[in-house]
Amino acid sequence: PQTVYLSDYKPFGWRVEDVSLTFRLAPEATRILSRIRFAPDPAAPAQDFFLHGEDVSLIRATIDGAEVTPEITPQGLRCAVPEGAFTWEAEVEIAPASNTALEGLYMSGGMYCTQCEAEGFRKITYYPDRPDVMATFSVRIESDLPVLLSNGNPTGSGDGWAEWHDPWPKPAYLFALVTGDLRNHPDTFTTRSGKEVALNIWVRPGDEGKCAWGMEALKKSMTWDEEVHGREYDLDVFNIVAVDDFNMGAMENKGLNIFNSAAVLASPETATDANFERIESIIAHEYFHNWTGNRITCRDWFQLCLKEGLTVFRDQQFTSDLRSAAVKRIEDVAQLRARQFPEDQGPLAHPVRPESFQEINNFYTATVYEKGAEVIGMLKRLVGDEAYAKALDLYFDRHDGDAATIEDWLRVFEDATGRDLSQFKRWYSQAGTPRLSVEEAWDDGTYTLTFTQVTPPTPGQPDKAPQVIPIAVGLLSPNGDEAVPTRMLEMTEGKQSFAFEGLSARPVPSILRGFSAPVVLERDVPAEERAFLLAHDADPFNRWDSSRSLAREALIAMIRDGAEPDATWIDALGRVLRDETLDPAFRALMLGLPTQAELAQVLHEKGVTPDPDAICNSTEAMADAMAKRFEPMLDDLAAQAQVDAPYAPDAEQSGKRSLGGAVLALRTRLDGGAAARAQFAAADNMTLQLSALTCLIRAGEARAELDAFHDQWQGDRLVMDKWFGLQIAAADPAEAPDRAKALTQHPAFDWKNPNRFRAVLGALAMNHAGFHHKTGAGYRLLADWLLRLDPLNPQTTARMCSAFQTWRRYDTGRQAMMKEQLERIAAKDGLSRDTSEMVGRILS
Ligand code: B3K
Ligand code: ZN
Repeated sequence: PQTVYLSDYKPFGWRVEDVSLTFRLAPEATRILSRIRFAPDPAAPAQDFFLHGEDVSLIRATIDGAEVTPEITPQGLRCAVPEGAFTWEAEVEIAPASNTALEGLYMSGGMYCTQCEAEGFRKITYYPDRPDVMATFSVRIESDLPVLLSNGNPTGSGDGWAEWHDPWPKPAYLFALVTGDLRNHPDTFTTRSGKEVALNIWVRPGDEGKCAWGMEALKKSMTWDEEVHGREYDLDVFNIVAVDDFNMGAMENKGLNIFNSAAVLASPETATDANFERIESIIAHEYFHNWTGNRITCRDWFQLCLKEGLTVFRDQQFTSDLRSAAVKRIEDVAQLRARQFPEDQGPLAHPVRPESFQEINNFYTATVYEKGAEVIGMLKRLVGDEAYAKALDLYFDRHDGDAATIEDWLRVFEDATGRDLSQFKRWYSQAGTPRLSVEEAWDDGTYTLTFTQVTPPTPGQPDKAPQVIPIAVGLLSPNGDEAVPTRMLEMTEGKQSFAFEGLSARPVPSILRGFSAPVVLERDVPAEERAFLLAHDADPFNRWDSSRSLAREALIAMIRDGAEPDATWIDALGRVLRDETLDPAFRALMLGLPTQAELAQVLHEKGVTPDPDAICNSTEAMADAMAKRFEPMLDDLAAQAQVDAPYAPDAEQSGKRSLGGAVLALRTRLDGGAAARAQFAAADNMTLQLSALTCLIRAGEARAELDAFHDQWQGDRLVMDKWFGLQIAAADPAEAPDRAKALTQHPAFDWKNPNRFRAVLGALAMNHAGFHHKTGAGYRLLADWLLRLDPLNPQTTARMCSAFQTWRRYDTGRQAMMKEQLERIAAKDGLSRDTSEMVGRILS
């Protein structure tokens, strides 16, 4: 397969002035007529005229009305063209019903839909399928199905046809078309300049009752972008469609967002609080792309973080504004450590802006998205809120309608603030998680912190230069008061000192407040000092993180040295839990132990080979010890977690329910499941039903409830995904591979549906000790299924290969077994480009 390099970027050579497309839809033989007006780009060097096209049959093509015979290759076509502007017309045929890759135009449950990002439009027709070619599109759809949708505004419709026009120039990856027998949930929104916009959520018959929450989230997002960034919506209609077969969460097509049904449909009975929160943030994310992504897009796919990092950062801010900023920050950092750190410290490490790829779909990663968002957060911390707002205004003004680059983005900040960001730019080009170590000195009223940063080598990058690291530090007096409020230290050197003068007593530092940079803080803090911070730190993130570090260290001592659970930490935690002034959601987070995968990651960072069984056993022993120690206060906590109002998935109620869930998990360790069984029987919402079921599965007491749940929900695809996933993710690790295998034989295991496939095989990978079962059964089962899925759906297959990315850190036996499976996949004839790149990188 061919490798594409950032340094090879060349413009296309022509401008596309206007595109008009006619779709004659038929499952096995859809005809697409295109009429495209090309004009030479005076700024680009002369070159051959090449249009992308894959798996499309060309029926005929003309230039300015005269028939032409282009040279066709598997990637596209080449053709002699006139010197000036010309009109290209082509008719092609494709077979959406046989498109199992879910990229391009495909069918899902009787409806037609598209997914074009990153390079799917070339599976629809011949076109310069690259983000820097932007054009206005007119679309005519001919089909017997009742609902016919495309981008932009509707311009006409009749029996069996509809026409749409999108006045905003866009790259082909934002093209979308949906047709089907759909029902809508309509609403309207009036923008602050008084324009009325029709809003619709389109779903399959039967799902109408699950749209209200998504619609509320959409209106909140529209308001937020107006209030915070002054950005209004720019079409007469905004459509969202829910689709069952989808490779990821959702897609921001201009005016026609397409969502995985799991990322938009929700009702209290069928979705958990966490589902509601996730839906709210995905709706916001896709809506925010209308400005950051669509109005301003990327010049090429190496710039993906330009739209993704920024849009994730915007959706995170939206959620913090709507809910609790402290809780949101803790959740995001926990995610970053769980998903991005392993990537950044293993064979798949790549810069936030990668410099080469074989298959771009493999780079929609935690690094591009989540670390990309962290980089923007750092920029905001460094320049300050006001300058950030000013820079964003300049970005929107200067680049509206552009296909931009990271250089453009940084220049906006330089121009708005007068700062030189050349060193900061290393965050975009250097892969790997910097490690920050700290020394402290106290001398007669002056307290000095000396930091050292080191970024370990990553593939292709043996040596790293120092990065700019914003380090938020506050100092506490011995009585727990804030002696020096948060100060943003700006580290630019490999080793650098910062002094705080005029202190009356040696302070206790609270470092990296709010997780001010995506680094690993390496500091041997005495347990008493962490406990002090756990009790007094004014920064909620660091307060949580002190507890987390204590838990981690206690667990590591148990795993490595067979130590007993640390009673001092448990007692300190108990004092926090009893504090009724603290948000229940925050207390629930405090009660959560680090995941087993996180413990494996931390052991690896410390140079220790993680033993999955020891990690699992120690975690269980710690949870048992917590349950015993906290038993006397469980009733009180449960009472504080009680919700006495009709169900609402807001921050307050969800916080209480998550505290209730954490309490129930402890209680189940003491009562054999009695309380969980009662909660399961009485539950009138999915959050309570599922938290009870989880406890029972963990206790090995869930047979009857699993059957009851199955019978109750077998008609609901999304709830059934939970049924499949939970009994594997929460299974006793010794049984997890067998459980997963048995479920792959269940009649409802529709493995071609990505949600169902992930529910089973993804859940196995999430059961850390189960996946790493010492027989290798987990590895074999996953590899068997990846091999089976690859010919049908390379994108989902390749993504799930990352379950193996940490293979080198385990013991030699497990390493050999994982390597064997990776090599078995790599050796498969006809392996997709997606999977072959992933497996190749993981093995390298
Ligand atoms: N931009 C899409 C992701 C497309 C993934 C293509 N493999 C969704 C999003 O980030 O909003
Ligand atoms: Zn996005």
